[in-house]
Amino acid sequence: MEIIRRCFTLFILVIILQVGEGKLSQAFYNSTCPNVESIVREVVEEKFSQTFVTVPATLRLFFHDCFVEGCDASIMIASPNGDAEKDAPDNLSLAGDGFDTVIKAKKAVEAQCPKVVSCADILAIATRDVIVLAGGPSFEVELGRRDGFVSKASRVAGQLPGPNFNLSQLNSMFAQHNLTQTDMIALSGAHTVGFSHCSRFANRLYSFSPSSPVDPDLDPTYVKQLKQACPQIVDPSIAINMDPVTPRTFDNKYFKNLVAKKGLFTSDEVLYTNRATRPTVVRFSKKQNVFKEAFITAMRKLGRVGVKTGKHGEIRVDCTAFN
Ligand code: HEM
Ligand SMILES: *[C@@H]1O[C@H](CO)[C@@H](O)[C@H](O)[C@H]1NC(C)=O
Ligand SMILES: *[C@@H]1O[C@H](CO)[C@@H](O)[C@H](O)[C@H]1NC(C)=O
Ligand SMILES: *[C@@H]1O[C@H](CO)[C@@H](O)[C@H](O)[C@H]1NC(C)=O
Ligand SMILES: CC(=O)N[C@H]1CO[C@H](CO)[C@@H](O)[C@@H]1O
Repeated sequence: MEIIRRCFTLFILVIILQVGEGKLSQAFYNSTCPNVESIVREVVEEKFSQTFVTVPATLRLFFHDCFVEGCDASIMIASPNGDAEKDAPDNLSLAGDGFDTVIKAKKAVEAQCPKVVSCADILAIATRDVIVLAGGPSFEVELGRRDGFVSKASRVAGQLPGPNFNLSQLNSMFAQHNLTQTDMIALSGAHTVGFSHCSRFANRLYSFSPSSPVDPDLDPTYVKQLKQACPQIVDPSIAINMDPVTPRTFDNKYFKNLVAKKGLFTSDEVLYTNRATRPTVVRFSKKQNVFKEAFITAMRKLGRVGVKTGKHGEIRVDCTAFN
């Protein structure tokens, strides 16, 4: 009898530890909102059928959310004063379709499971779904994140990598979030989809260095194409595909492009030009499956960054406002 009681106590303790503190789990909503993943998927598919931008917009939104305050949907908060996380200069180019996806998915989830599922988890599920819709790998998403209480433009500075970052800057920023160099390289593969505005790389075409206006680490044919798309008098609204070969497919072409000196940002091309990261880039460029496995591993780690669980944070009713 005593044994049974002790086992039971231990069992309850384990449950409390799992649900109450710290850990994310795939089964987090199994009893409270068992259909959450299919509800989100349906909304994401609908949005995707309207515009492909849903894919890169949602993926980048997740990355920026996780790197600032952790994956807690702090990026979703709207501020009447324009001083929330999403209003920071680094976020100004986030496409509205990512926000729209999360808001619509949340609405659909609330209709079936009110006040149960966090916006942070909805963004995580939607991100996996857009990757799959673009032909990328599927993976189980860990759940149980809660939504954060802090969303400030002033706290974004220095938290996101810039397109002119060198390898040590990239590594140290990712390491702050427990992401390894290999994780960083794999996650950069997200640039296999989506767009960039000309201003983010124009320096590589027109004003690289006193001795060479064009970055010598760029393929000359690619330079011509880029100059055509992005004339020196830059129209700030022009955005071009980051993967010039298969811009709408989540594949390892990004890494093949780097090998061909067609990495759009300095922070992309450096992964190939630097001898420390080149072998990994070459491996990912040759083996699609190796890249996809590494990407899954890194995405799951990205999804754990700074998460609030248990009693921390809240379940927002409206993703764009604190309760
Ligand atoms: C490694 C360091 C990284 C740097 C320096 C970087 C920088 C940038 C820049 C400058 C843009 C163009 C924004 C614009 O002009 O509109 C961009 C776009 C994008 N980034 Fe990154 N990024 C990095 C890592 C990542 C990661 C880890 C992800 C996701 C896992 C990601 C996903 C995206 C996506 C999907 C877009 C396209 C957005 C769109 O089309 O709306 N990036 N990135
Ligand atoms: C949660 O639900 C999924 C899907 O129905 C199932 O595959 C999984 O085994 C369940 N996990 C737990 C711990 O109940
Ligand atoms: C990378 O950039 C930082 C900041 O500009 C600089 O201090 C550092 O020396 C650079 N590292 C390399 C290896 O170029
Ligand atoms: C990184 O991992 C260590 C040990 O696994 C953990 O203590 C720490 O909280 C993690 N940091 C972040 C930013 O997730
Ligand atoms: C001002 C603002 O909201 N910043 C940009 C960053 O995030 C949102 C998402 O659209 C964009 O609408 C904004 O243009």
